Amino acid sequence: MPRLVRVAAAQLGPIAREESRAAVVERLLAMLHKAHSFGAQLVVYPEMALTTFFPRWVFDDVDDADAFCETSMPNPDVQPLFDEAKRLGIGFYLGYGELTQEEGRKKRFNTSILVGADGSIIGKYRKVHLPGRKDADPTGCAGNFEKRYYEVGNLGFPVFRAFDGVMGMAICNDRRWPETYRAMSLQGAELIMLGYNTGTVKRTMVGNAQVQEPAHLSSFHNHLVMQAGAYQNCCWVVGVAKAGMEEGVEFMGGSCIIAPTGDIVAQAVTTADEVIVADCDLDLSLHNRRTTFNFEVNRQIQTYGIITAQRGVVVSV
Ligand code: CDT
Repeated sequence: MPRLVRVAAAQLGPIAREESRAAVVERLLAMLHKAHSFGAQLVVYPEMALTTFFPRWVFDDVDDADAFCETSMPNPDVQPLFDEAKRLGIGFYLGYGELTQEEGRKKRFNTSILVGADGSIIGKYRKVHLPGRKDADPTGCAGNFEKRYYEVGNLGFPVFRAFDGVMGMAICNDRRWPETYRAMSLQGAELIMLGYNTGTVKRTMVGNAQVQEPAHLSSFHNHLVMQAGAYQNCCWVVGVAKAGMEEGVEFMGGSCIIAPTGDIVAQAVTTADEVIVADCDLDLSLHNRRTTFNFEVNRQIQTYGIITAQRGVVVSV
């Protein structure tokens, strides 16, 4: 009997700074209903799916970020999503900015939760690989200041038994790091959900000149890392964008559902609110798990210590 879970990727178009949480939740609900009409059991929404992507701005007062964060979950704005998903018997992944009190002080995290078909929160993840800069960028290249507002996630890479399998979560820049997938696949992850907000244009300085990366590369890298993560770790990956022109910045779409073979089996074609679905057979990777990627047999951990012993490159030759 295959373990099939029908998963929907619910890509969001842009969210304006002035758009209320209630209005955004209406959009999430519309996509929930579409996903339900497609027979989905699990809906994956993007990173920071309740507000505009505020870390594109450098607020002089860092605490201005609080207004974009949630202090509880569910809260009255998001409760309709929890209620309707429960009524329909659908689970979901939701990314949002989290504002919390820990160790006697205020902390913000870039967070996602996995909610079960019964409306209860199964698990939480806090983004580990924060991109961007802490301070304003004099070159004007940087468009991401998450390090200014968020703390590095302190929950590790937990996995959760749900939807007849083992589920993992990651957020945006995490997808570029092989350690993300491996940390979860070593705990048996069979499906990894991740939301992203990724600009279509990347700039860098070469000497005194600002140089723009060739346009096709952002989208190529987006799929490259997720497809490699899926294949090398024998798991499904569901990558979901916030897309389109948001507050003057263009975010890529390309939301997709990737099989453990590395194949993209469903992909969004717009940069607006769009729902795609796929039947994810959680047993599809059994062959690879028993052969090429039989970790127990083939991983040579005596040679991998350097990966956790040091952070940066050390040239000793
Ligand atoms: N939101 C987020 O994590 N964005 C990053 C921007 C990286 S800038 C090179 C991303 O990995 O898409």
